[in-house]
Amino acid sequence: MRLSAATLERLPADVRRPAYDIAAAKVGIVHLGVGAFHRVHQAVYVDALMARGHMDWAICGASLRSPDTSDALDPQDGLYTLCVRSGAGDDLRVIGSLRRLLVAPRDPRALLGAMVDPAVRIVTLTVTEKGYCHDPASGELDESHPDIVADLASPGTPRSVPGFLAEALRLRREAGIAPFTVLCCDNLPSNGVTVEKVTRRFAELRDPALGRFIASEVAFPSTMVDRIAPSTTDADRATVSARLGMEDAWPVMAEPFSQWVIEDKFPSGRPPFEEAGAEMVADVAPFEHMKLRLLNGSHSTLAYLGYLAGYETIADTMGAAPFARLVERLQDDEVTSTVHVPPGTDIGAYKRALRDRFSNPALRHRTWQIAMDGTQKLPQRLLAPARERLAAGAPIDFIALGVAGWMRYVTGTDEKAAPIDVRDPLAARLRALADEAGRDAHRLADALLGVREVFGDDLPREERFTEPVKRNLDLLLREGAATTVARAVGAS
Ligand code: CS2
Repeated sequence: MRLSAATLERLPADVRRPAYDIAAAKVGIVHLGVGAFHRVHQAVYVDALMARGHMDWAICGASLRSPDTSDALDPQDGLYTLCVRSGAGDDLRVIGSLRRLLVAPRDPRALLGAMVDPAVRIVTLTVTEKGYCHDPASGELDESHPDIVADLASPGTPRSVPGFLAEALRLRREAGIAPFTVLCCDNLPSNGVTVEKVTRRFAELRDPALGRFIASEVAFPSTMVDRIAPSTTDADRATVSARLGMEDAWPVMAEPFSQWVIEDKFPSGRPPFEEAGAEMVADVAPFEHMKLRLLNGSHSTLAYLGYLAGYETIADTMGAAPFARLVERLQDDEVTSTVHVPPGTDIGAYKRALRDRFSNPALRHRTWQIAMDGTQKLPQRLLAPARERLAAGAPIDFIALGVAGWMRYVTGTDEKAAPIDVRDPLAARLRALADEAGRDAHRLADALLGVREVFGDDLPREERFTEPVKRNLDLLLREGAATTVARAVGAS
């Protein structure tokens, strides 16, 4: 038996199910990038809205790459289980807000058709950092990106995010349909502004008038999105299916915590997101800095150093006292000074909650998963706060240790000489640089600091940055991550 509209009634009593008639839902949002993060976060807020009677905002979810999610959820009528994990056990809830699934590469015109539907007033995105085809250091469109080159050559059948947004907005304009609002839900700095920049630039390259139209008529609110979602394993599938008494081909795993802060700028209308617990604000920046720098910056630091020290998960890494102490020192001594605390937030409580979230043993969030795509993540997570500290004349030893951890990790060989499966759009280039530099900390650091897309032109020339990075990298190479971290926090 498989989870579907027809089998919903047979779920056990302790599994919550959609409190509304899914057949009565109407699509009002198209979402690009229908992966785990979307399904534990936005889709859950929309599910809650639908339970409150707001039935016009159901989601049409599209994958821009792999058909896997669609293939798993189509036979389930878009239904899937959210499994919330904590020390109290697993809490299961079936989510019904995903009413239609599309696979862009299979049929790009079908996705454009959905985006042009006048009933659709918002297009949301979670396509990971690398999905925006931008230069991570500057935030500008990477005009030499192969997908951008392809989309400029055949704009009617796009494959990139800027390509889809620009073409759909052009089609709406041509048909006299008001534009949709674009809501980026990825961990990018000023995410609305960044997506606006790449979309507008792409449109300009196609047709300056389209660029002007997007600049003046389309809203790109920024958001801060937060919920930790480890990728689903086969064991998770089996556990959830056993509890359901029927198969769910792709449940999603999450922590109990969830936060969504949204800039309230929706000229074409929006659902009452606040009824589902989202915070609507005028300025997202303080929330975004707090989250990207304290949560994600610590996450990346723990991921590289924890992986190197042999820890499989973030909770395992936090279980080692020097690593837990490192997170505290990184946050308290360095990063907090670069965060403008949002009004009404108790920053001490926020940081304590973060450390508890990282320590959630039920979650099994793999260090390897977070280590992915470092070139896309480091600039906003660690390098932006480093620049601000340096400008204020303040030290950055703990941030430098995180950056050195990344450098050690992308050599592609761990501390036991076993290969590391480094996933990154620049993985091949990083590996070649590391191989050529060898295991000399100065040469290796200089080679990687030359990756301008990550470090820009300024940091490689800033000795107060390069010196602590090289010093930490040297220790990591000679003594390993566990010893280096213990020394850094004064525990050895
Ligand atoms: C993580 C994030 O994988 C990563 O890089 O740092 O996905 C993190 O779990 C989320 O941003 C939490 O909201």
